[in-house]
Amino acid sequence: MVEGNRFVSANDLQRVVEESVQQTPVIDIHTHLYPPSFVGLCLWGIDELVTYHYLVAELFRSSRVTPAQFWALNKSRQADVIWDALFVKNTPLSEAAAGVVAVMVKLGLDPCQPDLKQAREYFASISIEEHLDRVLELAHVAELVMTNDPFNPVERAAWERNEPCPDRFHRTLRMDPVLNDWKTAHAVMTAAGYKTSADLASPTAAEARRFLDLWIARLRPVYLAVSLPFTFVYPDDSPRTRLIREVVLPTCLYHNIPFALMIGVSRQVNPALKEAGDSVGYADTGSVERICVENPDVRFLVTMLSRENQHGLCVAARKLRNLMPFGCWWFLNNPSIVEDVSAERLELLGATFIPQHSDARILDQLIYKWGHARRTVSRALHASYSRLVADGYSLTREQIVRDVTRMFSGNFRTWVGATNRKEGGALP
Ligand code: RAT
Ligand code: ZN
Repeated sequence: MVEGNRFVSANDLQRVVEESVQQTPVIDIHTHLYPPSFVGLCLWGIDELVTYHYLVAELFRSSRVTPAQFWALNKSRQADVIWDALFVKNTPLSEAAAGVVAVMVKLGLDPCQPDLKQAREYFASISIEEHLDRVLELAHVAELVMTNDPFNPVERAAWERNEPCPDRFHRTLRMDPVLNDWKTAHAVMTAAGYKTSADLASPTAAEARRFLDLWIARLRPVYLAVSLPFTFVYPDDSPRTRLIREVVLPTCLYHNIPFALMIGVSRQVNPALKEAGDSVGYADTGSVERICVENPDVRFLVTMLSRENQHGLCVAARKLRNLMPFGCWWFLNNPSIVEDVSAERLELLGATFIPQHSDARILDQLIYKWGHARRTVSRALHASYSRLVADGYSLTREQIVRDVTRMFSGNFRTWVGATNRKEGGALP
């Protein structure tokens, strides 16, 4: 009787799961967002939304405009061209286009207008500070993690100026040039006074570590991160393996900070498309297993870009407690794939993974990326719970809330919780 009220009946299950997923605040563990004080880096508003690089790639499939003609336009004209091609002359069916529609509707704008006049007037009438609060509330994002790149001169200057960074914006140290383009990393380090060399001769490793130490002190990052090509192999006899072994992993251990690997990109398949020109390739999950086995004291966050890598990554995580799979990244962030991948992860890993991150570049995108993710993850969870209940298990609402909380914030807090971060943010 008393128990009768506690347990969720099969009839109520879908509603209870949906409510729990909708109401649970999330930590968005990988975005490209910045606080308003980072002028020029903090992107928001309709022109930014419509010129998102996912939509730039789609434009050329539905318009005769060439990349050269498109890039010659200013941002507003680019947005007009994309709006006309993808939203007026075509139905916004793709996930990226449907996302713009979802954002506009949530903000009270009409996505069926022939132009962007109404939307531009709306964004011109609001301030970024109040908009930030509104978007985080609508998306139910409690805290978010930025991608901070000391190799980007604009971003480096902002940190050197000591721009204020609110607590709910966590930092990461992204170091793609260190592991993918040592020539550039070496040039930046040399310009900053570090004694590195092109051929990694001593004291390069020590000096590169000193460079990372300085940026760790400055950013107090929740993790170190790199995106890697689909050809990534570990270990091998490349400079990348040496730098991982001699610079990055010792730094993670010393500071007790996790290392995030984002594996599977095929950069600049079509350079004419600029940042929209990257693609995907199938990567080696054996390399993920080897780096985790070799470094049991380092906590790895891993996401892989190819759909075909998802099964291998789940199986690897079953074997390796220092491996946390996260997110459905970039080309995987489509409802059909997120549902499938989340279902597979639930079946192989229970609640011991992080289902999604937004990868938002434009503040407003949090609204649709999390709206859609919640809808999809909730379907996968409902399917798992239904099978459990059908087999005779008595499931409570508290258990559902506990599972969702674990996946939306708890797993991440645990992963970064042991770091030496002394101040800043609500993370432990
Ligand atoms: O999803 C994206 O926006 C990509 O362009 C990349 O930024 C990717 O997420 C990355 O972090 O490299
Ligand atoms: Zn990203």
